[in-house]
Amino acid sequence: MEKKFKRTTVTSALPYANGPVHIGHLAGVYIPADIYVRYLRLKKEEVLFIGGSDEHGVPITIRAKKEGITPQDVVDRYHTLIKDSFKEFGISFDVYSRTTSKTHHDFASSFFKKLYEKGEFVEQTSEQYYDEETKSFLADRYITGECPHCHAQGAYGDQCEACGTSLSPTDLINPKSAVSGSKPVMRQTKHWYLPLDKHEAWLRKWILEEHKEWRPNVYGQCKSWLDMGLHPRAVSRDLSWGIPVPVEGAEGKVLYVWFDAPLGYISNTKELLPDTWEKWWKDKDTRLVHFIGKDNIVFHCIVFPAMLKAEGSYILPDNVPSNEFLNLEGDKISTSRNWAVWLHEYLADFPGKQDVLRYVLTANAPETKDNDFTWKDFQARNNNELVAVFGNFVNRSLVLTQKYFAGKVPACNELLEADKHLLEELASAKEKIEKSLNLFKFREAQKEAMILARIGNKYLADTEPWKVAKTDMERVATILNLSLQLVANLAIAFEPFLPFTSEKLREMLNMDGFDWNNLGDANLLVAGQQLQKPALLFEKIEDEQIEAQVQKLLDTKKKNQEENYRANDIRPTVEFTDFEKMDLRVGTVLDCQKVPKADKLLQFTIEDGLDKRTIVSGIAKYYQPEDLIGKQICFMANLAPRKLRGVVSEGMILSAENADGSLSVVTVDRAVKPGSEVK
Ligand code: B3M
Ligand code: ZN
Repeated sequence: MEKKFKRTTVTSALPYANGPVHIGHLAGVYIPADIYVRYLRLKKEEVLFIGGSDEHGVPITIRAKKEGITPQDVVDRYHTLIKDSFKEFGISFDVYSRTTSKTHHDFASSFFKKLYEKGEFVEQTSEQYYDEETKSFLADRYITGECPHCHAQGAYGDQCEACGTSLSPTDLINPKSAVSGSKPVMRQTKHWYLPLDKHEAWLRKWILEEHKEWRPNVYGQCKSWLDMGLHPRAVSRDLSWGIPVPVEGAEGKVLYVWFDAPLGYISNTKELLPDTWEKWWKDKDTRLVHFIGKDNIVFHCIVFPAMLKAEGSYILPDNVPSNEFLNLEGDKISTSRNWAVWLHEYLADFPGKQDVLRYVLTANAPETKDNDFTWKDFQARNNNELVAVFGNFVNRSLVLTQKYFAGKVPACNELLEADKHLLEELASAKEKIEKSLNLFKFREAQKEAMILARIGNKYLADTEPWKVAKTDMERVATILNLSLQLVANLAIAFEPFLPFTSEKLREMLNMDGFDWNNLGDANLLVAGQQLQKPALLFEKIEDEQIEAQVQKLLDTKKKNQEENYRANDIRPTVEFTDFEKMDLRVGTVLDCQKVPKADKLLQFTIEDGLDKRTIVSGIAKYYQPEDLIGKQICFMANLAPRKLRGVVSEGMILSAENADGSLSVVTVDRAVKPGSEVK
């Protein structure tokens, strides 16, 4: 049975204030949350939308150290930038505060204290790396060393970025402190743990039995965590940046960032509503909804609820709509590699086009799986959907009204079949859009709203008022009256998705305001009502603009490759006996051909001094096969044979990789007898 709630508290993940926000943030969390909140507001429901910056945590201290400034400087800079970006994109928070605020520090501190006093934590002492030079414990990210898996240098204590394996600091070979460069030592340290194992039973029941309606990705992740069994989780850290642990004997320790950050939702509410905040967090009639990205699921579905339950007086989330990731042109968005479309840069390049990005990101929202943003798709959706369908319909309706009725809404006369059909479609749209919105299916909801615009466009094409105008102005009046009613409906239906566009429409139509409950009504505009002069809602985006954006990304890619190239460390020393194991030889290329259906591979026939052998090499992108015939190349002769695309490759051709990733085959300076050893 679905429960009826009186009000909804909507939170959206607090972004780390250690960099600007990009399209991945918008698509994953903030646009869906904003659509949902705007929808509820339009329905005149009681709703509160909470946001803010997450200003603690190690990434912020690392950034500060890199730039030689304080963590406070870092968060001050990015909090403002992030807040402005959200505002520009119409993300309609009721409050956007920060976790360095006094309200938050006090609140998080007293929350910890309450749990501590209730005996909800366990204290445990463990061994952790300590830097004797700086006299501080080292966070996982502050320890670097050799990866035990791929042997790359510079792997972090929590992850090797070269091979992607997650690590713990003790896995690293030759660990070093990233702060001082010294060799860290093990030292005992005491921390407070939230015993998640004690919460496992009710969490299982609450999520797995009572919230089967959660999105499959969310439910599935929770289930696999629960099935693995929950363990106590440390909620304090040995760091100086953060909220001090408010108990005796905890000097030099702060609350773990994932303990304090979600409490920021509550303290930000408290900051906005010092007297009435509790009803948004403690009243059983309040529905709590967290919008987050998939990497935050466990914290919002397991850890935070356990904290709230341990405190005892809070409600738990009713739903946690979490998105998957948005990729950019086929690659994972990455702040450190600058592989992103930054919101402030987008606005500089496409001023006034916030709604275009909102539209495209919702149309492609990674709701059920990771999705890809491409500039070509951005252009196509703008030109073929927003301009050609939505904008075109609205513009034709308004321009024709100017032309034939001096900009006044004409009267609706007798209805014909086409009109009745239009009204039926309009009447049924509300239910369809609502159904999708209620299920957090925003792509589908926006698509349904767009269908209304398509219907309008088709209606004008079918009824051709510009032709009818030669014979029957009464009929034209009806067609335009209905078209304008549809435009007014579009203004309402699109408000959650494209708020700037809806606002423009509202002004052009001289509407007072919007009420979602009026959606489907064909009498929103009164006959005789004067309209404003129409202005274009969307404009075509030209190829050159898109090419410039693609070029910008290509430049980034090139720069990254060059940096990687320089950063490519020499591998650890090997003994001569190891080198000797490789049998490197010179061979003459007798034949070379493309491997069918494998665009990277070339198949070589090599004269190796004794016989002919086949070698497959991934250099097809850089050579025409015929250019290599007759050349003397170097190859590894004793590599175990491998099958590549059905062809057995007996060895490996040596090539040098250039900074841009292109390959150049290694040849000999003077001709030698095939089979000559390379040493
Ligand atoms: N700052 C992680 C993130 O941005 C974190 C979210 C906190 S939500 C309470 O992915
Ligand atoms: Zn590795």
